[in-house]
Amino acid sequence: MGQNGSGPNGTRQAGPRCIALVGPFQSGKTTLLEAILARTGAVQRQGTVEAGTTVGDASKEARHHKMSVEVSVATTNFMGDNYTFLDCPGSIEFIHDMRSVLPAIDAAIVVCEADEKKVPQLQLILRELEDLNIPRILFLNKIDKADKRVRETLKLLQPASRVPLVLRQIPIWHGDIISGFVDLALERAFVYKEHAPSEVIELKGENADRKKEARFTMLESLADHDDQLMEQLLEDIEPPRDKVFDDLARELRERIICPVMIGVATHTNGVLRLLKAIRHEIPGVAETIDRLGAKANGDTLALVLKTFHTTHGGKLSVTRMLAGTAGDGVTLNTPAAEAGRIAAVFKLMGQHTDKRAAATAGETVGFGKLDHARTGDTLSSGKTAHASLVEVKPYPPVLAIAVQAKERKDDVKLGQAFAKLTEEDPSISVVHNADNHEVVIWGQGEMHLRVATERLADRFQVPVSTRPPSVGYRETIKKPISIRGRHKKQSGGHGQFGDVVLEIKPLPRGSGFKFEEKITGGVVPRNYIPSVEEGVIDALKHGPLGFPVVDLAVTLVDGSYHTVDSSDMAFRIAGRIGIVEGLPQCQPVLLEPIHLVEIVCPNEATAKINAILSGRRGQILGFDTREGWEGWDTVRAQMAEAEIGDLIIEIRSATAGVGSFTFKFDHMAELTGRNADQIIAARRAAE
Ligand SMILES: Nc1nc2c(ncn2[C@@H]2O[C@H](COP(=O)(O)OP(=O)(O)OP(=O)(O)O)[C@@H](O)[C@H]2O)c(=O)[nH]1
Ligand SMILES: [Mg+2]
Repeated sequence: MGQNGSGPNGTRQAGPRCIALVGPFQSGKTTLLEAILARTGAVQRQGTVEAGTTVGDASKEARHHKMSVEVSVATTNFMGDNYTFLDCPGSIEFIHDMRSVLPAIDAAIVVCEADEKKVPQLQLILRELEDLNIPRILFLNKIDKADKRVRETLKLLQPASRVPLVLRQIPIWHGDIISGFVDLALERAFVYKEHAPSEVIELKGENADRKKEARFTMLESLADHDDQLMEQLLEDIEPPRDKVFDDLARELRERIICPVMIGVATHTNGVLRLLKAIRHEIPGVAETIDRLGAKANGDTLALVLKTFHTTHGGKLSVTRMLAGTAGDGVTLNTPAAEAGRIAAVFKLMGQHTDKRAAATAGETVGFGKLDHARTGDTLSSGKTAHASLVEVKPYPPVLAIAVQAKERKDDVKLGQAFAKLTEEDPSISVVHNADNHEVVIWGQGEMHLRVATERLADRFQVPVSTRPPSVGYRETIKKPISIRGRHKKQSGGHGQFGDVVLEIKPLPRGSGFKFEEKITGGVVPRNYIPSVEEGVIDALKHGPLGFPVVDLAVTLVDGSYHTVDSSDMAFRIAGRIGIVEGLPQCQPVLLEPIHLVEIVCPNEATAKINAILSGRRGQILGFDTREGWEGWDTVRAQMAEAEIGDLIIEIRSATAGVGSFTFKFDHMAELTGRNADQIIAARRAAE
């Protein structure tokens, strides 16, 4: 398939590559991208996250929070090949952006550090890669801060990976400091130079022995999938270097091992070796097409990884070309519709874009103005569109805020801004609550929602105010009564007259509202009865406690009318008066929504989760091991909606950030006592 070039050792794939930098929060992905760009000459000076000078975190929100909040894209050239790196956010709250780009990449560099607390996050990310069959190299970063042996670190990290982590570099210690590394495949030792390629040195004494031992361990791992190598090891035959490289490359591509390299992104240490491994060992686009099960039939085929709405340039679709070419003026299709005509092709360097010529297979570029293309779309050029290759569903949202344009005049603009916001980030959803006219943004956590509101203000120029969303309280009644509602007005000529007798009685939970009539002898004429019902429904929207009233039946049993003064309006008012005066006598009571909640967490946190749930009036229904997730539990509970509001914050802090939950409405339950009094008082105060 087209792009397969053969390199010096026979396995190298030439051609453009697309690689994601992924890994736990703050592990150094953006810094590593910066180091790669500096090492390959794409930037003159290596920027830093602290100084806010990186290519990766160039957006206003990323700079402000000193963390990545979306995928950044940068293309560079290394030894004649074109590489696009996707710097993914590490925070779990922005993980959807990472998940959207994964299907299209050739391989991932998993950046992590020797930190026990980040192992659960590492596991979560590795699982995504494992499930998608994506080849991956682990880059053990911040080795300058290492306080334990790499082998110990590897033991710590191994449970996060389903395949063996194979150490292919070891550090050289100088007292307590790491001064360089040995590449076990290359059998060469290097001493780190700040912001310059490491220098080859000769390995002596203890370091040489350690190297021998570590190399043997690496070869043993490789030999698990190579009988010939196993024989050589058993017979004490030194395997040829090329064979070792070939095995490393093959086993990486077959995803049966995850090689581990080490370095210091801030000092550009270990970056050149990483680039060389990428160049020689990771697969090219041909294998990615196979992995995706795509049919390259001569047409152009591409995947949309990310969508930006830029202030000046309009919509930009970051796209991986899988096959064919695409340049200005070319029309592409999604499986559902025409995606649009490419207005321009851009090379991407963080926020910076440069116009370029048509894009070819393997490249990752920005397409301008593909108006109907969305993130995740499969684009093709043929007469019949290529079937959709991927579907990335966002995780269910866990936190919400109600938002409002700061200025009334921005209401329409806010609607458009929501459309752009959710197009850029499909893990955000916007819900209009018809009950109370609240607009609620749902997302993946506090920071996620904060960034969403910052984007509304900065990127889309609609400043908003926020507050916690209201809980869906209701009220009902406990006692039946019969009441007269009478509306009579005599003002000069035409008067108003409506008179009804209503029986109000409670219904079982979940019944909603029923209206009946038992009028005999025409005491209330037929044509006025629907108006009575309307008046009743009006009044039920706002009960005596301040909330909509549910689970009751109202029966119109009697009344009277006046031939001249009665009207629809008069009977409507009479119906409403009956309810407004009647309900307070029916022992109104507050109802709160109870949801069925399912929390997933590593099992060492299960006890903590149980305590959190109990502390929030939760009723624990039971727990089980999480299906398909070794070492994880699922806890099920019933919880009041009011207690779910910020539940995710506590769950995350109890689970090193990886616990999560889903919820589904179950039933309404009576709420009495102090809790209820407070809610009712707050409602009165707000009115
Ligand atoms: N000591 C040391 N610090 C590093 C190294 N690499 C990155 N850092 C620091 O670690 C912090 C996080 O670096 P980033 O590059 O923003 O990490 P990230 O993985 O992109 O973070 P997120 O995208 O927010 O998940 C910054 O303060 C960096 O300066 C390293 O090799 N050694
Ligand atoms: Mg980052």
